Amino acid sequence: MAASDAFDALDALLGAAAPAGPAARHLADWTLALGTGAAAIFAIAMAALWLALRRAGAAAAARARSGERAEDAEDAAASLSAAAQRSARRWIVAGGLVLPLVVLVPLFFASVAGTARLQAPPPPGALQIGITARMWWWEVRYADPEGGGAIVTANEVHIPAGRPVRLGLVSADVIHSFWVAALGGKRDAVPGRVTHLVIEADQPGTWRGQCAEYCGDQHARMAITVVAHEPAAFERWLAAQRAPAAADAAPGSAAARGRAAFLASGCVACHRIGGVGGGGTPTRGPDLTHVAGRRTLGAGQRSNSEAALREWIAGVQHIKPGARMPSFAHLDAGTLDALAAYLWTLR
Ligand code: HEC
Ligand SMILES: [Cu+2]
Repeated sequence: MAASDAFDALDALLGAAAPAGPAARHLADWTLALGTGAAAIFAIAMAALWLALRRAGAAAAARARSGERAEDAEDAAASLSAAAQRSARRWIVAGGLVLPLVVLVPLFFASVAGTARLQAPPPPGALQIGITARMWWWEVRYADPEGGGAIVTANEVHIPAGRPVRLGLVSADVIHSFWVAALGGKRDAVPGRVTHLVIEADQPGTWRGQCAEYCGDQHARMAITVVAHEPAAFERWLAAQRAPAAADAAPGSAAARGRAAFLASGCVACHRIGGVGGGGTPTRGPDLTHVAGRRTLGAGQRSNSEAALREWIAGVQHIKPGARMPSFAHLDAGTLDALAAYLWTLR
């Protein structure tokens, strides 16, 4: 992992301390309250221990001075006055029973209520987004507001700011975990079962997240980005995503050659480009209909550019060893250039 990747990942985790929406704020408040409370209780317990040790030391010194010596701890306890024994019992009941009950019982109910609130289904009409975690990328699906089909993209979740968004998470292979710390909690994506998570951003912005459940070799390279837009800009983004690929390349241009190479090189076995090629909807690889509009490639591995697309196609196994796409290093330079030029037209 390059240093910048490590910093990006760290940045993503630190999002937990810089909440950017109500769900994340709720969690951050709790973290602070629990951390402070635990620190206070720890400090009190240590102070009590210190006092007890000091008193025991003083008592032993007094006994030594008066020439009397206790044979063992039991003798020492037996030699306590009745008043001292009552006091000891009070300390044990207060510190060992009453204090934990007073602290833990309210926490239990608060935690049950808070969890219920975080899990509650959002109001009817709330935006729902389906996310399928795969080794090692994320498929992101929106219901098409017109037509009832699905709008599919990858590794980037676009949401409207100021509105709770309910994610339905599932995995196509092993257990993954969706975590964008600045915007909400963490939820496992499990095969064969849909789990839910509500995220929300107060303001437009971009946040990075990370798969948070070890899922194989490239687990660390399974980043996710959330982009929050002003509501109108979000609607524009969604409308652009439902359009088929912008593919009217002039005959003979690099893009046209790239499109032919895309169809001829086996890419369509795993990738869909809306309006191009076989018509099926392969899901083994990310939907590429608007791939040039994404910020990154390979779940956060490269900033997106024409050069990065070329590098990816020729050397994916170098960038992300074990990824479920072969490197196409055997293609000649002209074909690679053309493929990248074509994909770069797919905004
Ligand atoms: C065997 C299936 C398979 C084939 C064949 C395949 N890919 Fe992929 N491709 C994938 C998978 C899986 C990923 C996601 C890898 C990851 O990020 O872990 C991917 C990712 C990509 C991405 C990055 C997309 C993104 O949003 O991050 C591009 C671009 C891409 N492939 C282009 C191509 C091209 C061009 C071809 C043909 C020359 C091709 N692929 C052939 C499976 C395939
Ligand atoms: Cu994962």
